[in-house]
Amino acid sequence: MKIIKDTTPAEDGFRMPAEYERHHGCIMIFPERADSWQYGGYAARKAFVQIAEAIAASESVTVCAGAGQYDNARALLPDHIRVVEMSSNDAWARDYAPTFVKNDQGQIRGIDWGFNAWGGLVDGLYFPWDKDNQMARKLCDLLGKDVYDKRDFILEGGSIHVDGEGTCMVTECCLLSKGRNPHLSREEIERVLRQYLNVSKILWLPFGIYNDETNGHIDNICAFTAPGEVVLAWTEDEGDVQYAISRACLAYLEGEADAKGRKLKVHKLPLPKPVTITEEECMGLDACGDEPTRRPGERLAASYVNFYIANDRIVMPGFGDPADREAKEILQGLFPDREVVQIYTRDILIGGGNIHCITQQIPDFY
Ligand code: KQY
Repeated sequence: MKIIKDTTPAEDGFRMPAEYERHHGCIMIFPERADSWQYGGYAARKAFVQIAEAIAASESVTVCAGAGQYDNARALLPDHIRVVEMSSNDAWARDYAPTFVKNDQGQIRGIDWGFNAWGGLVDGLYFPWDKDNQMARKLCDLLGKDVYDKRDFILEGGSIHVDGEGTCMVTECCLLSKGRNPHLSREEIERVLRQYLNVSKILWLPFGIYNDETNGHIDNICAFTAPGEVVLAWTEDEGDVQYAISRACLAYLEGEADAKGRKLKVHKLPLPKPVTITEEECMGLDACGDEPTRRPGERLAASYVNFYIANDRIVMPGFGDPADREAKEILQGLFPDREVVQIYTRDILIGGGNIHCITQQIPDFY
């Protein structure tokens, strides 16, 4: 594996494909830490297994597990899912597995962004994060793919979405947050995204989902479903703080065009009713340092937008909410050639994310 320091993907003719383009497979990481996953992660691991199986019905899945969970992962996951022992600090493959880029010859390379647990010592969510930060490089080595070294730029995979045709979507609240790249201006951040993702237009939504502890990742509020089309997390409840947030994002999207000059078609994806954590669930979480990780009644960042697009399937969250069915029908209508599979993911939501956050696609390659 070569570590590329002197050129960028755009210079070398590589671009980030959209998630709805063909995949080679998917990477996941087995959950373990007891301050993220309640009651030692037993329930979360069951949900991860269900998700891995749902994706593996459509494309190959590799699950990384730390030494302490390797035997358990191998026992819980079916034979056709590859399990490799690899240490990490937690289980957010979207955020620190490599972002893959591809050229016209069908070759792929990874990008190794800097990772600092969503804000480092400013407002990061745990310390240390050194093992997470090594994952992109280790995974490129495992796959035999060269990797771009961009560790001097802090970025999580969940904070970008691309349409594969020159457009990238991000949120201002996340990419301009003080804990990531405070020394860079918005224009300088745009320049890095253009060079590394090989895009020509950046859409800056103002906000993410209310109380999303990632500083509002794009992948929880808005996602491309096709070139020129997005789903936006939506509520009609004027009493919900999310109401103004979703409207501000809609107003922004309606006033913008993508890299090809197309007006965006925005599909509203209903949100579940606010989901809050119970006292019993909080009691099942270890403290992080001296701090409790969550307080009873805290609102969790539940959103159906946090789905994964596999080759022949959409794997989406369910919350046991009346809106589960409507959200599933909307996604089925938008992805008529893929089977939509819904999985109850409260135990992942308690950890701070959902299906998209725990998966990373590897584009098809030659
Ligand atoms: O991408 C994400 N949603 C990760 C959130 C991390 C939460 C750590 N408890």
